[in-house]
This record gives sequence, structure tokens and C-alpha cells, in this order.
Amino acid sequence: MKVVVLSGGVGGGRFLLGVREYFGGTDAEITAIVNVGDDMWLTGVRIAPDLDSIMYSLAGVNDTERGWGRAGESERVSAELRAYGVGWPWFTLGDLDLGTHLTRTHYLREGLGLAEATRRITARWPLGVTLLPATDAEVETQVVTAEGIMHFQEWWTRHRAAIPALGFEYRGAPDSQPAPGVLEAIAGADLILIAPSNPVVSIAPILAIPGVREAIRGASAPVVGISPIIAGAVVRGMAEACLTAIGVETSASAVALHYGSRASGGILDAWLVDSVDAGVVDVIEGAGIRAVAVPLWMTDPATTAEIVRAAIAVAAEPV
Ligand code: FO1
Repeated sequence: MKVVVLSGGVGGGRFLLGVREYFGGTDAEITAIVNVGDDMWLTGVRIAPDLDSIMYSLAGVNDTERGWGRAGESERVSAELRAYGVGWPWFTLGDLDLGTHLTRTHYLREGLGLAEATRRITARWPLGVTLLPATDAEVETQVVTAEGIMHFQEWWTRHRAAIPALGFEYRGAPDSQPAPGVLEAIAGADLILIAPSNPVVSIAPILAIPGVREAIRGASAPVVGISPIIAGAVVRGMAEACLTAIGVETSASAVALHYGSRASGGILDAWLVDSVDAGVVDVIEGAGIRAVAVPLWMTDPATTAEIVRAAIAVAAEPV
């Protein structure tokens, strides 16, 4: 079985732990197509937060308390960079994490694409999941605010999404193309899952790469999304500020309708909502998307594997 997961960073990593758990011991091939909109050049190195968050989670070396970066991290280099006045003082590059950025930059400078660089970097650990950046191109999410347009990281990490966003731009996306292997993975999939990642700044930048949305719409595999919203609240992160900016209510049903049914120009065949949102199943089904309510808290890989079981069950239901 070939499973493709569209994914952002931290929530996506957590979800992929459950996907790997569910398929453990089988010959399933799991491929994550990962957002690169959070990426940027900083102090001469290329940072790819979502790829790294997923890699560290699957490798079991992530900082679970802080929610990003490596466990057991030190920050001596970052302190030096601050003393020199380079980089962003509010964005800390841990010493171990910098090893990843230097390696990626080394490969990029050698002329490799991000997908090949990622393949070489991830080969270090038996992740059980192939990580594919959505594109090799430098597609970066920019946030339009009344105070000007800024990189996603500045809005998210520095300002904690407190400056109202007026819109989002996926700079570079229109001229980009999917990374090698992305369209092939989608076309060859038996199941496509949309992780419970931020719809606006994690999944939308992937869908903005020309050809990706069309490939999903044309795929023979069922497409099942998992709601990142439970009881009108974002499971983690600051997605409400993003959804509000694009005029989408922060609810499990509004996000499903925003993605839309494949039958009517969207990308979904089915959508999982949390048990507490069982009341909106009818609304979603009314929009031509099969819906089922199951517990969606990703407490640990075993609990998350049950979400994957439910996604497979709903995918198998007759249309
Ligand atoms: N998040 C923070 O809140 N503060 C930081 O200093 C920070 C540094 C950082 C460095 C590398 C990296 O891969 C991620 C980092 N993050 C940091 C997380 C990141 O900014 C965002 O949470 C994600 O991009 C959103 O998915």
C-alpha cells in the first residue's frame, strides 16, 4: 500500500508518527509531501522548519517540550550570532539544529535540489517515511498586514500572529514546479491523507505549487482529510488568525468546505472530525464530502494510529 500525506511541521510530524505506527510491520510505503513556505535563508544557511520538525519527530530526537528543534540542544552559536548582530535575535538556531542547516546548505551550494538534499539528510535516520519537499524552488509564505508585508516566520514567531493578517502570498509559487517525485507519489498512491496541519500556511502553500492540486484532483486514490479544528478551537498553533484572514470560520466543517469535495472542484473525498463535532457531519456530507466523527486528539502514536484506521475505513466506504 502506498500512502501519501500532505503535511506541515509539528502537527504533521505528530500525525506521521501515527501513520508509521499504524502501518508498522507491513510493507506500506509512506511518503510525506511537506510544506516549504516556512523556509528562509538566515545567516547564510537555508532553514526548512517543517522538513526538520518532521525529521526530528520521526527520528525521536525532537524537543517535545518546546515543540520545535532538537532535544538536548545548546545555543552557543546563536548567542555569538546575536553578539555580532546578524540574523533574527528572536529566532534561535540551536547548535545541533545548525548542523542540519549547514548540511542542507552544503548540498544546495553543490547544486543539488532540496528534494535530493533532504533525501541525503534523512538517510541518517531510519524514519520509515520518505520526506519530499513540495518543491525544490524557494517558495516562501509572506503575510500581508497593515504594517507591511513580512515573512511568515516574522509574523508567526516574532509577533505570535498578533498583528492582524490581511492575506497570505506564497511568493515564488506561480513559477515553481513540484519537486521530483511529488506528482509520481500522488499518481501512484493508494491513499492520500491531508494531515491536521494549518490549512492556510501549511497545506495551501503545497497546493499552490502548479500541478499539485490538479494531481490530487485527478488521483485514483481516495483523499481523506483530518480536521485541525476541534470544537471550534485550533488543536495547536495559531491557525485561527490565518483562517480569519481568508474569511474561513474556525470550525471543523468550515475547513472541510474550504477544501471542498473533489466532485465539485475541491480536493476531498472524506473528512474526519472529532467526536465532539459529530453535529457537523451532516453539513459536511451535504457538501458531498463523506464525514465521520472519531476522537482526533493525537495523544501518542497508538491513539493517532486509530485516526489513520478511521481514515482508511471512511475511504473504503462506497461513494
Ligand atoms: N519557533 C519559535 O517560537 N522560536 C524560535 O526561536 C524558533 C526557531 C526555530 C529554528 C529552526 C526551526 O526549524 C524552527 C524554529 N522555530 C522557532 C519553530 C518555527 O518557527 C515555527 O513554529 C514553524 O515554522 C511553524 O510551523
